[in-house]
Amino acid sequence: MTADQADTHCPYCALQCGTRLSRQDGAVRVEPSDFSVNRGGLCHKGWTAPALLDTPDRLRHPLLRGPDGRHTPVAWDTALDRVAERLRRIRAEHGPDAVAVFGGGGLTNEKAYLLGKFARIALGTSQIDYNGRFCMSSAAAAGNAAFGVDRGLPFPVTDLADADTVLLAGANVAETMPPLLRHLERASLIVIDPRRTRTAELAALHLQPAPGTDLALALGLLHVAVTEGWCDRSYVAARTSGFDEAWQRALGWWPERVERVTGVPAEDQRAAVRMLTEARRAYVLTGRGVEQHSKGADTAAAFINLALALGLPGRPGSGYGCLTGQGNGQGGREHGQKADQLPGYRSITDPAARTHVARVWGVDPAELPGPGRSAYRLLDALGRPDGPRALLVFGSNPVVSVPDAGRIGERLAALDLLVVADFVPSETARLADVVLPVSQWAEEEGTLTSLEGRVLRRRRLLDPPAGVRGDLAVIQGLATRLGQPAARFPTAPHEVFDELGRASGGGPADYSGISYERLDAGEALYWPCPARPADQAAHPGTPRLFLDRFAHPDGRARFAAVDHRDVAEPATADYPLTATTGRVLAHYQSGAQTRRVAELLAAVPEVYAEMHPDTAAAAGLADGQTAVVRSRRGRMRARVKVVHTMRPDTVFLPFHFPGAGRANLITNPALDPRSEMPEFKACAVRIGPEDSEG
Ligand SMILES: Nc1nc2c(c(=O)[nH]1)N[C@H]1C(S)=C(S)[C@@H](COP(=O)(O)OP(=O)(O)OC[C@H]3O[C@@H](n4cnc5c(=O)[nH]c(N)nc54)[C@H](O)[C@@H]3O)O[C@H]1N2
Ligand SMILES: Nc1nc2c(c(=O)[nH]1)N[C@H]1C(S)=C(S)[C@@H](COP(=O)(O)OP(=O)(O)OC[C@H]3O[C@@H](n4cnc5c(=O)[nH]c(N)nc54)[C@H](O)[C@@H]3O)O[C@H]1N2
Ligand code: SF4
Ligand SMILES: [Mo]
Repeated sequence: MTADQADTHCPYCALQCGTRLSRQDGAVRVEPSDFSVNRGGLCHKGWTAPALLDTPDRLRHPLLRGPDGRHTPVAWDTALDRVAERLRRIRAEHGPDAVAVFGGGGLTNEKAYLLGKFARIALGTSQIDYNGRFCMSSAAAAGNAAFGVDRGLPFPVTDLADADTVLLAGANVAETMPPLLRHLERASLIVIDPRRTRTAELAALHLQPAPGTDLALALGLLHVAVTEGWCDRSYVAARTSGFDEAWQRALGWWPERVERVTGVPAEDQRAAVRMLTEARRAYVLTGRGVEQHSKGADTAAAFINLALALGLPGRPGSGYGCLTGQGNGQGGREHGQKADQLPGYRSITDPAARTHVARVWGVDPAELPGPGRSAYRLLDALGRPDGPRALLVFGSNPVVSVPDAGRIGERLAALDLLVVADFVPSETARLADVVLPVSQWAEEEGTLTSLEGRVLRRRRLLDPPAGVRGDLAVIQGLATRLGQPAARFPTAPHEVFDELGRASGGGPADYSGISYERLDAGEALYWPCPARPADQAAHPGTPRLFLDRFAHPDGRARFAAVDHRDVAEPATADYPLTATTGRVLAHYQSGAQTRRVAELLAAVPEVYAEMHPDTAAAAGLADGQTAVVRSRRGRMRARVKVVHTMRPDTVFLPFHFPGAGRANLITNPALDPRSEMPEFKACAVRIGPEDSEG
């Protein structure tokens, strides 16, 4: 069944701008809907999203790789039978952990939930993780430790509109979430970014540290707050613990020392803290720039320490938040596709959580596997003697997006079986033994949880093309072939959601009081939203967390005793520059989707390397020329873009491009010990013209 019109949300980022889709003369039209978050705005990607629905190379049939290495179309039964038979054989020979699953933060809650359940009970494997490990994991680790729960923004996005000062640490929202700027018009912005980004240009104060030095900077800001007497002592006493230990570490980071390490003038550090202190309403927000480091969790914690010292979290009109990235980056990390988690943001090692979820699933808790490997470790183990021999990918394009992509490409090639479910032939799908074509956003129903923790409905306008199935149906088709009852893997999204609600009930991310009916009636529901007995009014959801207490048993937030350390790979004589990576407005992630939208490809057709004119000149490079960027792991090619505001020690590469233009051919997979986040944002490189030596 299809409709003439559907109120839904953009298929891309976590802002989840509200859109109204309609059909006009056979074409799908998109316009912003009346939705609080985007207030009539969309970015270039949102406006052009319908083009993806009928992209010329859309996958329309399952594909099987033949002995000649080529993909040929086959019937669904043939494809699913083949996958199930190979999985059974691999499992029989090597055990259940020889089969691995890799998910994505773009999957709906229903898909993420069913994928986790499928891995744990149909495959019986512990080996499941997802691309959110590369995205949110550092801030999640820090948020859980500080507040006892991890919800990216513990307040509605619209609260930002009343702020006097907002500190954006490593977030380029003017390119990554443009409509968010509508809520930042009133605020004075402080932006921390090694580049003078479009966001930095809007700022009252731009701090431009060397990549990977934010932890020192955050400690310095705390130092200023305390020594200038701007610390909110009564808040710290009443609502937090651990200040003394955290302060012991910050004590040694006086502004002049921080200036030497970061390059941020001491005066600017003081000005930043003064702006936050003098504001009546202030927010500290972090993005991937400070989080995607081998010390990303400690860095996020250091910014939380600053916010706590200033008394912001849980104060109405103020707070700390992390800007979640993918469409369902928030919900995707709550419902069980993460190696260490069960639905409801429960821990897979917690006996009570295992008992609860096993009961909902109708299995013995002892059957549930334990925690598996985190994303990079999982991908790096593929095809090795003790690692998985088969991998199923739903909603990610690791060939482009994982660090040290050359190495991971070899691991993917070493597998006995690679299965990819996607709607376009992504770089990863092209390597697959079996490709399963799935439906897209405007062709399906479901829910996503946006960066503010609000559960939103994705609604269907169109039927998927003939030959294409939904992810839920694909999961069911595999589960039944592996001997599971079909009823255990429902394909109707609302049925899956109701089960997800029960599985999450009583957990930190409790969805049990949320239903499609309530969402469709227009209620704005933020988790936690527990179910209540029928004779009581329904729970209204929780737009604002922490107003009375934090989620730790004693109700207090915890300072973290963290100290600065250097990047995993500092610049040397051989590799004298630091490369950092990130995003541009026109492209999304691995680019699998946006490189297929003609308008977006025209806006930014190829990869480039931003560098200071002196940096280019010293390497014998001119604007527009092709540079080779080399690190200890590999090399990539990019067109030189001379940018006068760049730090001379830094090169910036967008990571949205394939082949020899992949920024991830050079990135460093050094992992954060707490979150297992790789160091996407800093590695040592040298640059030169195309024909230069090795
Ligand atoms: N256009 C577009 N929008 C997107 C996405 C996309 O791919 N394209 N992806 C979505 C997703 S999944 C995510 S996670 C978000 C990410 O959103 P952001 O976090 O805003 O994105 P990035 O560009 O990765 O990083 C932000 C900034 O960090 C800076 N940076 C690099 N190294 C450092 C450092 O060491 N310290 C500091 N302080 N800053 C540093 C970069 O220069 C960059 O400007 O965007 C979401 N929105
Ligand atoms: N160098 C560097 N690398 C990075 C980053 C960085 O800043 N620098 N950022 C990291 C971050 S934050 C992220 S989030 C990752 C993202 O990197 P990826 O995980 O590669 O993300 P996408 O490009 O969104 O890949 C999603 C794929 O799934 C498909 N897809 C979309 N929706 C669905 C669905 O519902 N079902 C199925 N089956 N498929 C679907 C899309 O067509 C696409 O091929 O990249 C990380 N990699
Ligand atoms: S900001 Fe994000 S959700 Fe909004 S239109 Fe752009 S990509 Fe879509
Ligand atoms: Mo992300």
